[in-house]
Amino acid sequence: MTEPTKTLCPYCGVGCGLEVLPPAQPGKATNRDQQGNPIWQVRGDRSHPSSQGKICVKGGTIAESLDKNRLKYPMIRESLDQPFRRASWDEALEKIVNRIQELRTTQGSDSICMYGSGQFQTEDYYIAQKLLKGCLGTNNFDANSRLCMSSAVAGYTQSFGSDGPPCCYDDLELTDCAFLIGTNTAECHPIVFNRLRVHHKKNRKVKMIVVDPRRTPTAEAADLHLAIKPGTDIDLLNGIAHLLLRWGYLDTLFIDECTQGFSQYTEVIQHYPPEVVARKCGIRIDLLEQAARYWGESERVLSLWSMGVNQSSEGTAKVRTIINLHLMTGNIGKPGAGPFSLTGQPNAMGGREAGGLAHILPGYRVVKNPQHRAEVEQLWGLTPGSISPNPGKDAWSMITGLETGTVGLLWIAATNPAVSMPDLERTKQALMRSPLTVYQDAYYPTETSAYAHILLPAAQWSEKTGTMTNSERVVTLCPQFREPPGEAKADWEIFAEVGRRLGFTQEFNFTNSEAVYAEFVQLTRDRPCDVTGLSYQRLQQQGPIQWPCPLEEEGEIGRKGEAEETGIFSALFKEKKQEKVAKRLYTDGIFNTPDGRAKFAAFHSKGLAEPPNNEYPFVLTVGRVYEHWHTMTRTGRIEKIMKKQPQPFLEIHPRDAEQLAIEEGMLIEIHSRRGKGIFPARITKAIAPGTVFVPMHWGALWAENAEANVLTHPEACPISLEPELKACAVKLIPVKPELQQERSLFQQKAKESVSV
Ligand SMILES: Nc1nc2c(c(=O)[nH]1)N[C@H]1C(S)=C(S)[C@@H](COP(=O)(O)OP(=O)(O)OC[C@H]3O[C@@H](n4cnc5c(=O)[nH]c(N)nc54)[C@H](O)[C@@H]3O)O[C@H]1N2
Ligand SMILES: Nc1nc2c(c(=O)[nH]1)N[C@H]1C(S)=C(S)[C@@H](COP(=O)(O)OP(=O)(O)OC[C@H]3O[C@@H](n4cnc5c(=O)[nH]c(N)nc54)[C@H](O)[C@@H]3O)O[C@H]1N2
Ligand code: SF4
Ligand SMILES: [Mo]
Repeated sequence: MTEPTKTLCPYCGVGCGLEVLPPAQPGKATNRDQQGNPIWQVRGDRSHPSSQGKICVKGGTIAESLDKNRLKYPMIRESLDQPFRRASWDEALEKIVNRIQELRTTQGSDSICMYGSGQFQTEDYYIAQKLLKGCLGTNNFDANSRLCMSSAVAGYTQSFGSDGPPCCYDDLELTDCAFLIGTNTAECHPIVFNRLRVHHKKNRKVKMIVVDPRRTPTAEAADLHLAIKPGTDIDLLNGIAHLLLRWGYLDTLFIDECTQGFSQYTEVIQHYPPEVVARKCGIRIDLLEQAARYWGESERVLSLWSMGVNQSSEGTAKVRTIINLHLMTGNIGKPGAGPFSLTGQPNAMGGREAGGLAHILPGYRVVKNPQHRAEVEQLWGLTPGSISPNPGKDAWSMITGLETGTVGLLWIAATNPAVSMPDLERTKQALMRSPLTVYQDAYYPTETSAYAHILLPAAQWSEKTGTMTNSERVVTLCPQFREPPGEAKADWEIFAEVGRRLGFTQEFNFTNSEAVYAEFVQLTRDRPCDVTGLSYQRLQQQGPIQWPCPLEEEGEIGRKGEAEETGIFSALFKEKKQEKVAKRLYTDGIFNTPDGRAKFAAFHSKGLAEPPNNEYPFVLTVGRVYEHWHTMTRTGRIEKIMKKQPQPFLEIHPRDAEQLAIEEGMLIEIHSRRGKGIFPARITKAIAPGTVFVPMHWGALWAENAEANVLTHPEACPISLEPELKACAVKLIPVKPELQQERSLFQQKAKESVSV
């Protein structure tokens, strides 16, 4: 019997362990997809600490997508209206290198941009940082995490002095109260939800609160669902704080010893009495009070959040306002408690460690800090001053940079911006103007390939070896177990080859990804995300390991037993002893700020960037369904998944539907100030009146006129620069009866046009 390969699921940030077996098993028929390709067998890895053998439908079916519609060779065309022709790697890379050299001497390095992804492995991220930020001297590397986790990054950094989710999944089974806000955990982080749900069901005293304008499957499971109006989270959170203060549910010892800024904060929350908050949020006062009571009476409160919080023009303020509740009640650094952002993508966490956003550097360092720059320059063997002190272009600034002509080369890898960016018509117009776009992806076509001059075939998960870090800071080695198709190469190899061709032979002198990782870990020494104790060898031998994992404690580190953590929090922080290696961060009550204290943030609510009005009376929110992954490059090619979720839809409350004479299944035009789409109506009480929902998944290749982001706007949080992808103002117009039939044929045709 063949030994299974142990690896990590390449979809969501839960990071479930997988075991993969070859398609052919002795004595059994070989599994094949519709095209006859043999399918590898996938099952949960029981030894993986994060998932304990569980997986969801996406992980379970991943192998079926691996061979379909792959991009196998480099392709080139001179202009976007020409067809692609196959090219050699040599030709494609020379074109890129020549363009980079030309831009360095004409427009300068800051006209070179790379837009990457939380679906990179850490090695891919790291080499991209070294190439752009180190060798080329531009910080213009940003990732789709800008659309995803950047508000969480900014919130942690401002409140605690550094990034890093402080909790771990064991907290799901140790909490007295789970506070889920802006997260549809049941559909988007199913195995996290599964662990929480089992604990919740087993223990009647354990409470679950869900804050979401929609009654999602997550909300269905809750003791208390607060269906707030979109964009009123800060009102709600300040309102809960107001009641906690009024009722005296404070951890004054923690506030005095471990925090700063509490008094300014109390001044702000004074303005959030329950009557005002309940009205603004559109919820009942007694439900608000119930939420505050659950918070106050629980020993251990664990907050979980994702895009309903982060994707907001006040995203950082929302994150910090959640953290405030934890600080005022001392709910951090102890088992079962803490603010816990659920990471979206499989390795967005590794990206943060490797410095994969335009304002950061490897090892949780920031571009603006001269000492941080000097440290990285030294480790990279660069002359002082090589790294620019200016944060690079964030994702949206790359789009506006194309409009203004300041971007001379846009290199996109492992993301599909022609579906996922806000204000999509504007995004596409900007992409049309790009002097040179390189697009490095595993599949062809995707919506973005239509805007590329050069296509580079990427080896994906299973075809390259690398590491990924999940939401709870657990690092898993993902070994290669299949050959890449055609001439596809690992992302890091492509970046390194370009680096060498630019003359940085020494800097990119890596023979394999293990060597890349070994260099990367050196940049984390004595940083909050210290992983100097990790190596491929150790990850192979010991399996997944959580950080921090510094070198000196080799042998006894990694995931520690519960026994070491049972010390009561106050006893721990009295000693003020730095417990460096723990499952949780901040168990000693010392934060990464200069004075070691966590910072309260006093934020008033601002509401939505584009509130509804008479002309556009509905708030549109955009999110995910359980079965599909993002822009469907993989899940759109899996039969079982397409059967379950064949087409996009618009969720609307029966009251609103009645007013507009909308019936189930009827095609509805949705208009925003920027564009329109056509979706079949799904009438459901699961959505609040006044709000409508469409899924983000269907791009131009998969359905006709059902691109959610044609409607959204790019207004972003001024701190994290994360766009408000979760809300815009829209109006609804039912398609004329005589056109209903014609339109539905359209949608069917679009779906069929993508061969699987
Ligand atoms: N099945 C599946 N799972 C995934 C993914 C996928 O594509 N498919 N993608 C992964 C990625 S990258 C990410 S980022 C995560 C996203 O995971 P989630 O954030 O859980 O998913 P979303 O559906 O984007 O949005 C979550 C919820 O936010 C709510 N919401 C909207 N506006 C507001 C608001 O103003 N306040 C509050 N409190 N809530 C609001 C929406 O109603 C929605 O139910 O999922 C990951 N997991
Ligand atoms: N309105 C609205 N818009 C949103 C969101 C929302 O909630 N609402 N969510 C936002 C969020 S949180 C996210 S994370 C983004 C996601 O949006 P995208 O990043 O655009 O979506 P994906 O479909 O995951 O794109 C990943 C691409 O990488 C390719 N790929 C996979 N593996 C590899 C690899 O190893 N190497 C290379 N080079 N390519 C690979 C896949 O084929 C695919 O084309 O969407 C954002 N957009
Ligand atoms: S929960 Fe996330 S990581 Fe786990 S199997 Fe599903 S998609 Fe993969
Ligand atoms: Mo995401």
